[in-house]
Amino acid sequence: PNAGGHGDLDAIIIGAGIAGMYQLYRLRELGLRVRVYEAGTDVGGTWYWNRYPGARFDSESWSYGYSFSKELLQEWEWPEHFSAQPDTLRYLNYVADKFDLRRDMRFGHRVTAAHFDTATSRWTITLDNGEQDSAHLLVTALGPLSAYTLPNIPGRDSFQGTACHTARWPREGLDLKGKRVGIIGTGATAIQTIQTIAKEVGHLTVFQRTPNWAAPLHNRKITEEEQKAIKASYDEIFERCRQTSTCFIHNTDPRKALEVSAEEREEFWEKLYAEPGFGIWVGNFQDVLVDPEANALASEFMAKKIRQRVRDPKVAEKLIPRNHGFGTRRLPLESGYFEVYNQDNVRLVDILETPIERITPEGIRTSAEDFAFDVLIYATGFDGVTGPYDRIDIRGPGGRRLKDDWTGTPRTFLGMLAEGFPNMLMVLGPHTARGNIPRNIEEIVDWLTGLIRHMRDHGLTRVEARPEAVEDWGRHVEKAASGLLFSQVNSWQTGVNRNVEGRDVLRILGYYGGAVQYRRKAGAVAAQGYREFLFG
Ligand code: NA7
Repeated sequence: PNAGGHGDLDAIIIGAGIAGMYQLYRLRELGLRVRVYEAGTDVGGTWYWNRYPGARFDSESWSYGYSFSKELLQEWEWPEHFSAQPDTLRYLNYVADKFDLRRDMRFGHRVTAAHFDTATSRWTITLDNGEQDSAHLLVTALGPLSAYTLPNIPGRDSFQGTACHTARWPREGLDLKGKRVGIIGTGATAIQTIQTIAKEVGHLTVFQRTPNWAAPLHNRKITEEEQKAIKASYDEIFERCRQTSTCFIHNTDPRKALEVSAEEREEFWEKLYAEPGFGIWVGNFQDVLVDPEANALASEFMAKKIRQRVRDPKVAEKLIPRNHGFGTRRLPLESGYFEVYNQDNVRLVDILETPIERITPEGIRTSAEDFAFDVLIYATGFDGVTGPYDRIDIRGPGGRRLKDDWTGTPRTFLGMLAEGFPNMLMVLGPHTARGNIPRNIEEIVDWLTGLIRHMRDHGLTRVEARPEAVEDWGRHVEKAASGLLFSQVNSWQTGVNRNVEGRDVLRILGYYGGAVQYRRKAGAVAAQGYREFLFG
């Protein structure tokens, strides 16, 4: 059976998040026949699924929205400097309405398989209801953080209360008022959840395996004057994002922490700590994420802040990371997170000290005691970057399985094409620059659109990266990651998720040469006529 029934498609896009929505817009401009398949019941991707209390940007709202339409930029008003999930979802719905995107979207369909047919150079996808559809091009806009993972703790299904992963928070919300709540995890998601629900719940128990460094977000409402100023300066804002290696407005400080005096260092860090956003992470001294000595000093500064903010010194020490330095994992931003542990109704349980033995019908049993809960929240994260690909049975020519190819480190060209998988174009696959995600997305989508335009103009129906180009890119990706403290630490960014079999080994899943260099490299490939590709 054919799901669409509208004749030959040029392209199928999987995912109606920020990436899929924009790719559809661009391919329509080329006059292509496109269909988008989305598992959710509406647009929004990450912002559709992650409805947990306190979900919001850590990027400045006005640097995060789409930049492609000046009209849209002038029409839309972000209420806060760091937008909350409901407003972000409202924004994405506004975009979908404005550009009439839903017309080519099929919702409530999870793509379970995608197979390439060599004879016709077409991809056939299969949906969870068994229906199929096919097109020449397959664009995977799956999101790097869409495959959520539950903790692999014995007895997980025996819990009698309400259990919920943060990425599957119910639309209608969960009533936590006065309830006994347990939460597993202390990543960026958990931190936002914990600081938001702590005041409302009866009692909150936080099960922490690895503490994380976190810095203040300093969110506030956007005033009317600010709104005007923002609208008048979008060109400069996006130009600034283009000049930084992470596409945030914050740029690395050219100084080294070890070159300046202790007073100067302290003063700079105090200033960054008092400023909104990721400045303290990606606008820090240039050696902080590279040089272990500089990193240790920055970590000490952050530890001091935790000790100042948490009343009980024993709890404060537990909240200070010991096994990874400041900024070597994605830095969560917080609003009163550490002070939560000064509340009488909140308790921190260090599960390295007293490991969780099992989930029981009543709650959680650690090696030391039994806990009873009404609600159990899993803020246990995602099988990052490759997880969403692993969940789809993707097969190239000769039945070659992407999942097998990607058991180790993926082999890609520019992170946009996987070696051996013709006509499959990835938006934010492994080995692309990642930072302020919509900025990365727009650049990749524009680049892919250029490639597709080239194929259309030359009557080409098959594209694949040359093996030597893949080889070169792989070496470059590896070189860019070497020496970074970041790439030596377990996290979703390095592809480690101990809840997923086989995913306990560090991999390089990003391009760490920075967005500027990434853009230059990708730009040169296009400018020189796509010589790194084999076309058919
Ligand atoms: P993260 O950052 O991967 O955090 C997941 C958390 O859950 C982390 O603290 C984990 O501890 C913990 N976890 C996972 N599995 C278990 C088990 N089995 N037992 C105990 N604790 C566990 O995901 P987030 O959703 O917070 O953030 C993802 C991204 O979303 C973030 O980077 C932003 O870009 C937005 P661990 O550290 O593995 O010891």
